Amino acid sequence: MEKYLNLAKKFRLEGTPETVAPLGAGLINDSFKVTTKESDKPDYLLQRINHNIFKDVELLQNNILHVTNHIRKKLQAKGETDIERKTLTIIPTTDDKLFYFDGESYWRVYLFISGGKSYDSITPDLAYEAGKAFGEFQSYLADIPEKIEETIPNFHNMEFRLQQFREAVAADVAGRVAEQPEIISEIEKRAEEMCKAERMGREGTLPKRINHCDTKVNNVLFDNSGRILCVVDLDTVMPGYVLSDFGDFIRTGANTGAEDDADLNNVGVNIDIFSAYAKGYLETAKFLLPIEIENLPFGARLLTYMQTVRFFTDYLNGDTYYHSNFAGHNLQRTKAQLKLLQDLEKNEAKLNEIIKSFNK
Ligand code: GN1
Ligand code: MG
Repeated sequence: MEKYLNLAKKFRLEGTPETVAPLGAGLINDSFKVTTKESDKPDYLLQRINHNIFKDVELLQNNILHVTNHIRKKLQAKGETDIERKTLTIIPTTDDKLFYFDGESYWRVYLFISGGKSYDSITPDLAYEAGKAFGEFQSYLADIPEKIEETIPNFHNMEFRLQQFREAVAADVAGRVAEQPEIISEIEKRAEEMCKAERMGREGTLPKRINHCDTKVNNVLFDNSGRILCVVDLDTVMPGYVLSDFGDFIRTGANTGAEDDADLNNVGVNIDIFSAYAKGYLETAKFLLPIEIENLPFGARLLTYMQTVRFFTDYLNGDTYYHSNFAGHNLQRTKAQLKLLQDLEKNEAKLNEIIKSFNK
């Protein structure tokens, strides 16, 4: 704890940091809540940035600064109050940097958002609110003047993810390929279709916009009355197809089971959540082109497929990317994602109908 308190003191904090406790369920960064002694001073979120994944921390932090400053301006223009809880606030170091390097790890601090709750499983009412929040988030960023760079190159590029998967199969470093012929064939048989967004991008029919690129259900904070407080986890805000942001929420928020459910019978698409989220999203994302709206159900399949490929690739590589809680965790995650994908496919006609019904 002493170590973390000393790290916190490298930043421009108000008040005296007193305790530090681990926080959250992220698969990439490590987060800690720093509580200050004085009750009238804010608390803080201290994070170790996963530098293996975010190679350019300077670029990462600059992106987040631009994004949060831009959103703050939009909130002010709308006459919002309580802005410190509605967007993240980066706390600089005592020498005015956006992160601190201790010789080994990179650290950053945000204001802690008090009273925010995140959920791994939600109701249709919360999904509707989340849909509106992510639609608004994309609308706010539509006119950001600064250039927002890719913090992870090719992050949601399906062609690139398939290439990594095929390289992992060829290298077979962990000797796991021979045991999994079905999963490999399930991935390969959808590969062509799943690269549709990249093809449309090249043809110029599908635009890139500034996306969140990690719209997991637990990346929105709700207040006690079920209203959206804040969209968090801004590490991957970057240009992409809106299908990604829509799809990743459905993948996580509209799954009747867990992302890594051991019992595949639990896993499937919750149509009410899909519908509520789509309704909220379409109400606020007024900039969407017909081709983007039409492809939203494809986005749900795409991101579920992409996550299947990414978890499985990590499994084949010997579990080096995602935090794993037990041996075989990435394989279990892969199977659960594949099951969800199959259920999304079964319900394709229904999901298309729902989107059409909101788009009259
Ligand atoms: C990671 O950090 P977290 O848990 O919000 C990952 C996402 C994956 C997700 C799978 C930078 O997100 O892309 O979809 O795990 N983030 C990164 O749960 O790779
Ligand atoms: Mg997260």
